Amino acid sequence: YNNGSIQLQPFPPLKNDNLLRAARGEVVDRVPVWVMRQAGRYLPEFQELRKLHDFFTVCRTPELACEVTMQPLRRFDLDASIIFSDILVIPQALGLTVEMHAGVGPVLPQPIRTPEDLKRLTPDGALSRLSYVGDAITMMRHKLDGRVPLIGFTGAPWTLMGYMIEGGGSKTMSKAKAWLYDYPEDSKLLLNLLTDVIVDYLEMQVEAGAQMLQIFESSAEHLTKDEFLVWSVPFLRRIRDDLVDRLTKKAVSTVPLTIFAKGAGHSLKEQSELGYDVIGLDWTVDPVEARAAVGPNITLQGNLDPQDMYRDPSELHTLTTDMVHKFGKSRYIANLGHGITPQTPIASMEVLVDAVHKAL
Ligand code: 1CP
Repeated sequence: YNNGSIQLQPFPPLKNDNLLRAARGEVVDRVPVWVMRQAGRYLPEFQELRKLHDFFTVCRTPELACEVTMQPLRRFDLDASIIFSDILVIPQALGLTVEMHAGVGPVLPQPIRTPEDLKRLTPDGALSRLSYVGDAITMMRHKLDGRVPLIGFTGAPWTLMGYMIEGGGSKTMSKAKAWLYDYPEDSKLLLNLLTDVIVDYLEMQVEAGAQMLQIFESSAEHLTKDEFLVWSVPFLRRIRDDLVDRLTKKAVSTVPLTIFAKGAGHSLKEQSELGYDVIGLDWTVDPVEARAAVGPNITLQGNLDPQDMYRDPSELHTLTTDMVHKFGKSRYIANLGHGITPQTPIASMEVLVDAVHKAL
């Protein structure tokens, strides 16, 4: 597939495919491990690059996105890479301004406030405004030289809706939740519009070279179980079904899909019925209970508390080993239960990766 630019040669063969084998339920040489936000602010070389370039310039410049994606792989014996980008590139492609404010996070200065504001969204051509992500993925596949698989990702509809209505991160998602009560039909319209763009976007990422995909429903934590089943689950199901349909029709091989619905440990059984290969767990979920809830045919990913990375190395090593023992070697991908935080000591990453690889 030619993404309009970069893929001139076939991709190099994969040398370490433990991540993909774990996702498919096949035997692994070692438990694969990667870390959400593994390219990020805890790395001094990331901070240095960010001093020179604005956040979205890094995302939009394939050379820079690849450099940052590669940074954690130079330091740690990780089993996956994840393309450097952000979930908010979709609201951006839909015509909303997104700024990254230091120490604050993403800010959308003109959020969606009323159903009338939905007219400002520009789904036509949104995919073409995201082509830089495909370019970065294709370039990264070559730069990786088959060392580890490359993961692509997206935000899920409810999580993106939250940022678009709140105008940034929120402790309560109160404005977005008010939409669900006050404008249920318009909420569905927006969630369906986002679902359509997400399917296009994921299809493009696979064609560009993404070998696995993760859908971040990070704001599931703001929904009750009943709300999760109404405002998240149907759209997650449609993303998977439509994507598989599209790829099948084009005779493009599908890739393993991960759903990470933070705070939705109350609905593991329901998540296991959506057709995803992997379920990501936050750290509030017990590994043994999670396995009992999803059955033997789903891979689990997670779920060390990111705060455990601040413990002393021997404690961290023990906690990691215990976690891997609880999950076991089959159908398991080790990770944190959410993104690594900025002050994490770099040595903790070494301890984590080493402990996972030595546990079983
Ligand atoms: O200035 C900076 O460098 C900002 C820090 C930063 C980074 C490194 C942000 C701002 N985004 C990212 C990259 C990023 N974001 C990745 C890169 C790939 C990786 O190494 O994992 C990914 C997967 C994301 C996804 C993302 N962005 C999510 C879903 C995952 C999660 O943490 O739940 C969310 C919610 C965002 C929004 C976002 N972007 C950035 C911040 C600080 C936030 C959260 C803001 C908030 O809700 O308070």
